[in-house]
Amino acid sequence: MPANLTPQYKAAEAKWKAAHTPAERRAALEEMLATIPKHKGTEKMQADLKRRLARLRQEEETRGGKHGHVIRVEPEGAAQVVLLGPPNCGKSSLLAALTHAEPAIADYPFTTTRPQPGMMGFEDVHVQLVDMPPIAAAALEPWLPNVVHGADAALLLVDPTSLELPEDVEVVRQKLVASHIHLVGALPEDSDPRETHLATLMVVTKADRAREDDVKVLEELYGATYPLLRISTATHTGLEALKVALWRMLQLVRVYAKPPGKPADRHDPFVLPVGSTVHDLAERVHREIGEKLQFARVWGGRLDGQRVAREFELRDRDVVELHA
Ligand SMILES: Nc1nc2c(ncn2[C@@H]2O[C@H](COP(=O)(O)OP(=O)(O)OP(=O)(O)O)[C@@H](O)[C@H]2O)c(=O)[nH]1
Ligand SMILES: [Mg+2]
Repeated sequence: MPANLTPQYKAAEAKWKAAHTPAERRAALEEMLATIPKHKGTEKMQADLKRRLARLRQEEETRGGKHGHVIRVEPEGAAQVVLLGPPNCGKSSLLAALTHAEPAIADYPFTTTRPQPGMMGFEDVHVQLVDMPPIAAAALEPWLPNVVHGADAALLLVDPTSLELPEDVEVVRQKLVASHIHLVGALPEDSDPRETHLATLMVVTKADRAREDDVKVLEELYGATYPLLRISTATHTGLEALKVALWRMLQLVRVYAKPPGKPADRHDPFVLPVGSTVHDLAERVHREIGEKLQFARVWGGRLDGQRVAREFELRDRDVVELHA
């Protein structure tokens, strides 16, 4: 009996052949299984697809689990920010306070064993926060540096009530340096491309029960290196200020694209690095618009719809009408 394969199935098969990653292969296989005509002539093929899919899923599980070297966190939203720190310092509590995620929180160390993402709303954008297992002298998950390398910025959490201060913080910093990751207050102008520098805020947790003297010690030790913020997830102190400081640190601008003659979509900004131009925005909207862009009109700051050139540098909250 002929299989009579449909164009949809053939397209899915082409995707499978072109797939580079296990995730792409899996998505293509799932699509093949969904689109294959279900009749006697394709029974063998269906069974074969199911077997291949099961094998891929199993592979993904073991790689993510036992050996753990290829754990990845798909970035989402305007930026990805990792939560780092010694055991029990309050990382998961902060994730729970700022996002809808529901991580395990407990008053003993090493509660978190896997990266857990959550989306933090800030005004009209979302920033992805990724809770991490703790870093300690005897503990650094082998996959952790890899996830940190991929992040846009970091929060270094410090518990001022910890009896191991400041050694526990130093261990975190040093272990990361050994993995070529430098947590810095401000990014260097130029640096060795083999090293990752991450813009970092130091977050001093548990403000509701911290002794003033212990916080002072932290300020003396780290105040010149990092912007320091004090928070409490128990009383919600400092959380709004933390969001604002984090957004500033990310060095991003939100711009609202507007088709000529129509109002701007004020809900869904494009997010671009500080320094991006009108041309960069056009490229982001569509490659063709980038190529054909003649000029733009900008509303924001002192501008009220004036014409600007392609090289005009965008500022946070500009409204831009692109003329291609
Ligand atoms: N009083 C007070 N306790 C807090 C605060 N934040 C966290 N805690 C407590 O500190 C303990 C550890 O919190 P977690 O959020 O699990 O800490 P963690 O850094 O994720 O811990 P690990 O995953 O083990 O590294 C829990 O008992 C929390 O309830 C805070 O702001 N105030
Ligand atoms: Mg935790």
